[in-house]
Amino acid sequence: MSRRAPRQDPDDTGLEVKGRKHDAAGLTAVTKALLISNEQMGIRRTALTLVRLNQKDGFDCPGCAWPDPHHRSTAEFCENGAKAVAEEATLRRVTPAFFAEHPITELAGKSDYWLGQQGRLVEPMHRPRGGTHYVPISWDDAFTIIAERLRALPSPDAASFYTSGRASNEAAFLYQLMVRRFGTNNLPDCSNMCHESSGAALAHSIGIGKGSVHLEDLYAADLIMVVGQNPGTNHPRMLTALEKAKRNGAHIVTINPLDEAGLRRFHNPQSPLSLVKGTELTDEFLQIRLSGDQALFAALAQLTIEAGAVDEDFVAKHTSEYAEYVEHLGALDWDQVIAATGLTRTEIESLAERYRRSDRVIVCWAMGLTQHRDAVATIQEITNLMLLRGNIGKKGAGLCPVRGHSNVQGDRTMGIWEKAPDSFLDALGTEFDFEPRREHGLDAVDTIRAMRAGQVRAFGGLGGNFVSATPDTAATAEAMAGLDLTVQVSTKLNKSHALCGQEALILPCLGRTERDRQAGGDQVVSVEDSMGMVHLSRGRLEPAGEQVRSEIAIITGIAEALLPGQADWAGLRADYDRIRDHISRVVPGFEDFNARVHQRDGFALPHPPRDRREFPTATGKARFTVNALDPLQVPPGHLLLQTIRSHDQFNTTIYGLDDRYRGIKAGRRVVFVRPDDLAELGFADGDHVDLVSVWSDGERRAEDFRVVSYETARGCAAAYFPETNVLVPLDAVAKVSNTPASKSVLVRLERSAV
Ligand SMILES: Nc1nc2c(c(=O)[nH]1)N[C@H]1C(S)=C(S)[C@@H](COP(=O)(O)OP(=O)(O)OC[C@H]3O[C@@H](n4cnc5c(=O)[nH]c(N)nc54)[C@H](O)[C@@H]3O)O[C@H]1N2
Ligand SMILES: Nc1nc2c(c(=O)[nH]1)N[C@H]1C(S)=C(S)[C@@H](COP(=O)(O)OP(=O)(O)OC[C@H]3O[C@@H](n4cnc5c(=O)[nH]c(N)nc54)[C@H](O)[C@@H]3O)O[C@H]1N2
Ligand SMILES: [Mo]
Repeated sequence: MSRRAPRQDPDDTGLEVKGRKHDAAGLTAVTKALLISNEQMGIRRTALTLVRLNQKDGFDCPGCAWPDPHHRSTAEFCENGAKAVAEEATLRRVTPAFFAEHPITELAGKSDYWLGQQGRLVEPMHRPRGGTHYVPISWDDAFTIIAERLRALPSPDAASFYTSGRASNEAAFLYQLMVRRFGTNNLPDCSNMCHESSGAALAHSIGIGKGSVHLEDLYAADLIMVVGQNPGTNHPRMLTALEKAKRNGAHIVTINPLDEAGLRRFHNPQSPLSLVKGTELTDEFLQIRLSGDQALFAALAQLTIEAGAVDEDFVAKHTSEYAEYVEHLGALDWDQVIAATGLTRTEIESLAERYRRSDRVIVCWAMGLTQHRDAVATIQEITNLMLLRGNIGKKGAGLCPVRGHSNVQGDRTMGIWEKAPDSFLDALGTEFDFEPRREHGLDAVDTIRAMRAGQVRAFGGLGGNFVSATPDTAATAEAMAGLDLTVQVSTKLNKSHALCGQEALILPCLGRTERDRQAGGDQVVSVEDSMGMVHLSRGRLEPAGEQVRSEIAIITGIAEALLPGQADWAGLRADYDRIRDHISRVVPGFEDFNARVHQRDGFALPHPPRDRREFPTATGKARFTVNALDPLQVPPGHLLLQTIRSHDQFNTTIYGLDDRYRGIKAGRRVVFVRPDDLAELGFADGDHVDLVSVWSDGERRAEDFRVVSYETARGCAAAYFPETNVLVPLDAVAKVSNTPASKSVLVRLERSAV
């Protein structure tokens, strides 16, 4: 059987809670991936597609941004990469007949799981102003409508143009060019909700907002800390790298409120021995409280200084503001550290000792650090600790923020940034002979605020699912519904197409796996991984439908209608080498782009701290940063809730209803709470509760979650997003980065009314 009917919308009636697992990957992972692939695309297409995944001359995996090893094995196989591919390469189609059958209000009541299950979008669709249904429209008419409506806005700033991190470098570059030529810097992206805190922290401290390690560094490290990250689900190929690091003698410390399966025992599907026996990855697990990391890293730094283990040479030569920092740490309050982390002093002292006995240390992190109020301070505290012993700019050491979407880092490099620096805007203006606006534009949260205030009237989305991915779902959905126009370039149907503007367009685009034919022949695109490596991606599958166009063809189509003659839009569309030529003259590090990107492994972008211990900061050195410690206070009767991913989802795309490693089957409305916290709050495993979040502007409620008794840190809870985004207040954001604090939501449990 090649394809099955989409599954029904879940009502969680079949929900089962089983024993949790400590082992990850292995044969079950391979089997699961093949089952999902087969269900979506049949056996032949599954085989043809998966062999091209992450191979030279193949396509870049549309899953995560973890880099590919230089010598890729024939199957750089990962269960969740395979699911991401199956989701895109599915044989199911959303046709005009589907839209005729389902009014928009009905679609708005469906879950993202159901919507995504319907298959690929294949024709441009239009909701005429106030219309009840989407109806087919020609590409030319769609482009004309967009140009007319955008021109009629009171100002270009009345539009905001979102990007999700799957867009290629070439598409992202053209998109921001079009938006800036149109006259606004309103370029929010998924990064605003993701690693913005890392970028803000690192740009200040080391002068560049990107991580400072290559994959080879992991293999040479003697201590690796994995902090606030669940690679077994979200970056499964990272486990292969950790396994290799471990074999080379690395000690691995995991810091997380949850004891995540993959970081325990990993069965590498690439290695027969590992597959059977498994490798114990984590040597030490510190079960930290949510948002306790700033206190932990400050304490580790204080102990390092106290022990006289500072690399004085490095500090003198390469850093600034050391004296202020040492003075500040001298006043560290250990009672506060113990309360904030929930760890014992012995645990912290033993890690500090391990740190000072290690010569090459890497700290990896993801959303567990970036989505808290004090995220930027926390990441700067990690940087401080690393600077103390010169753990930046040498082999086997460095900072490793692990990026999410496969090209989210590249999109930022290409200028998808509401706060792009003047140097970038200067170069862009010179190349295309115009004067880009200099005022910063709106990020994701400020876009929602401006929509609610009536200042933003039109929304464009290059991929993504804005309504489900952003906080405060009810308020955001209402704001979107009030817009004059929403335009979304998408592969799959999602909530944002249903909770759309009064007039709306859905423009179906090619995915990574598909062949991209243009007037100048078959085209390839490029991406940048989490470690600053740029390489090509070439799709081979036949496009999902005759009408489906590449992102670049769609962007240039809009630009031809909106900004005729302001660039050679048709020429750029015909031959993407021409886009790369422009990029080579605008973006530093891309000199000779076309020649270098066609090399076997692509090329590495420059990173001055990593390459030469040069720190392009305001002081010209790596900066120690003083951050006050101000741990979140949780009133009695409340919990801190983090909103996380299950094993069967990619952000708002839900592949299935299981979270295998955490023992959840056939349901998503679960909340994980510790047994002793449950007892204290008067609840038990299996109870049904509403989650009520508490914020200065009032309460928000997510109804009917099943309580699952689960080991997490004291006072902490966890549940899946996007279902819990209704609980995240729009104003609960990280300082400086404005990233929603979706990993520390203050909640209480209330028994559900049955
Ligand atoms: N299969 C799959 N792959 C993905 C994605 C996906 O949804 N599915 N999403 C992609 C994207 S865009 C991203 S950004 C990444 C996300 O990758 P992750 O960051 O791994 O994803 P989350 O599920 O948000 O998990 C956060 C982890 O941090 C821990 N944590 C939460 N708060 C704290 C804290 O205060 N301190 C510490 N020390 N730990 C904490 C949680 O317990 C959890 O283990 O994955 C990418 N890859
Ligand atoms: N509460 C809570 N909220 C969160 C998070 C959290 O941890 N907790 N995580 C945040 C993070 S880290 C991120 S990155 C954001 C993610 O936010 P987004 O990037 O906006 O969301 P996705 O779910 O990745 O977007 C999925 C949609 O992208 C479209 N798509 C897929 N592939 C392509 C393609 O190749 N081209 C185009 N044009 N479209 C495509 C499909 O239509 C699909 O429905 O969510 C954030 N929201
Ligand atoms: Mo992300």
